[in-house]
Amino acid sequence: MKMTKRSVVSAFFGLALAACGPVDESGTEALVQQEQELPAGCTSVDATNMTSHACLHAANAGDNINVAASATRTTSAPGVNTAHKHYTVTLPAGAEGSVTYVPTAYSTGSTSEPITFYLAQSVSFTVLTSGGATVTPGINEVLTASTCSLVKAVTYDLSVGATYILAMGPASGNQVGLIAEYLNDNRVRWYPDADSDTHGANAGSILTACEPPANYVSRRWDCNDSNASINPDAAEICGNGVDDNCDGVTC
Ligand SMILES: [Ca+2]
Ligand SMILES: [Ca+2]
Ligand SMILES: [Ca+2]
Repeated sequence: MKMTKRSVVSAFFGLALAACGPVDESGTEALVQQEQELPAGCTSVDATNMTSHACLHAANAGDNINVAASATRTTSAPGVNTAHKHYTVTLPAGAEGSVTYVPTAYSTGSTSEPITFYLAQSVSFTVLTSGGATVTPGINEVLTASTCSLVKAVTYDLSVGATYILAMGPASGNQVGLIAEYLNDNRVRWYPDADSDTHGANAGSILTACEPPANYVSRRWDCNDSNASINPDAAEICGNGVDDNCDGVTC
């Protein structure tokens, strides 16, 4: 069987757990980070972690950069490339405006990056290649649960080093707040919780900036994920021969 990059990572991860018992997987981080594409099945960026991070930039005046958009869709439009910044983009009055964006590699050798553009107004937003072709977003979502000024998040897999044209507007007040965030800067590890005791199993975790699948939780160390009475918060019951609290010993 041909081993894909993902299966190699999974095999490595499983082997480490089998050989050593519960371990911190940080040693596999470098391997996992080679996975740059938008995760399969991702339909929403993670509101709790990724969008809240973007909200911090939106609310921090020190993160703001003002930029005047071009009136035409051109690769000579001003860039909005600095990470972790909120750009206040001023558009031509009553019309669309354009800026440019060039993705950089999050990890050495990556050729594409999943990137979310957050917008503070629900305006028309189009990403185009330098040749003028429209790029289809992987996810286009309205942020109903957002607690900040950001109302829209549009996610693309973009080629590292390529110049993209971001066309937006027209907008009320002729200004749009814009933040670009790399998904790979905002990933969180989630663990499967089959018995719903709110503790996940160590094996089978996923690292993503997307909303986790159902029945995944952010904490682990459930030593029996098919019995909700057994987890790190449970009281140890002496004499039952069971490690109730997952500390590796019975009493
Ligand atoms: Ca569990
Ligand atoms: Ca359990
Ligand atoms: Ca115990």
